[in-house]
Amino acid sequence: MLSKTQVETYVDELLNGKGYFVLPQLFSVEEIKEARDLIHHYSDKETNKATHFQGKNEDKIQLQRRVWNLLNKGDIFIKMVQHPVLMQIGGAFLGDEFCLGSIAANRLLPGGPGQEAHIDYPYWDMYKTSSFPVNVTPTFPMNLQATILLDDFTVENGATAVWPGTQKECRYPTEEDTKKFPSERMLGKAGDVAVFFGLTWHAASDNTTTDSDRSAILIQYLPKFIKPLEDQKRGVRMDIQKNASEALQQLLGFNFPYPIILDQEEGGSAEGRNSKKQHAYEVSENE
Ligand SMILES: O=C(O)CCC(=O)C(=O)O
Ligand SMILES: [Fe+2]
Repeated sequence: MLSKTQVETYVDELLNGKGYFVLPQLFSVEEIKEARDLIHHYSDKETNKATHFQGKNEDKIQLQRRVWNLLNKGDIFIKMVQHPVLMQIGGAFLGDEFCLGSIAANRLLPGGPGQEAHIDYPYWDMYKTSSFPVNVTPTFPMNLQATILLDDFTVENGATAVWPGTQKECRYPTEEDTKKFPSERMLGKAGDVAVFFGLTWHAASDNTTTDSDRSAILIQYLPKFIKPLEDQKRGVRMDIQKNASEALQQLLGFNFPYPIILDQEEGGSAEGRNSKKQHAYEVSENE
């Protein structure tokens, strides 16, 4: 666990500093092996899944593979998503009822293509500036990313490129910006976790090796009131929802049941300082 001062220092780095940092060795060799084997298993057979920021790489797209909805694909991912250190940083950065937007993997095979420089959900289509609220600013964050390295990340095998400090711009990088992209990368060893504010311009870079397979787990955390990218309620298996720990219940949105049909709810005051009743999150059949 981190001390209060450590958490504050990390939060400051995300908001006002480089926008990212790397936490060394949050996961053991065994945990990483278990996760990596599963990601290879799924991405060997599911080669054509939805992906992003790859508009210019249609010819090589099969060398970049995604595995989505990981909570259903191994208990190790349920453990990873609620790692106490990530929960601490997430709670301080996004509010302590923050939720899980997505947990997926990105695998770059040898020769796999990097991405266009971008920012992450819910900012990820900010090139449509008119679709965002007037005066949108980075003063409070609406995203936190945690990239769990399943392989060592090197310059050669496609470590995530990053432009430090750009979270303060609160805009999607232009093509001109992209040409000036500096060469900083989120480097690290398997088991490390790169934590960043998704407003910081970044991109998976090209895997220029012929033999180094590069995979990572991409976790997206959001404040409780942002609609998650992956539909947790419908997508996560019933037994996982029913047996969820308190932390997982929070991540799945149990503490924030909206939208609901208020017309069908029992009478009484459910929000407000002295309200006793609470709207319940419904775990409803989804299989
Ligand atoms: O895999 C990576 O290095 C980064 C992926 C990423 O930024 C994304 O998919 O949004
Ligand atoms: Fe991204």
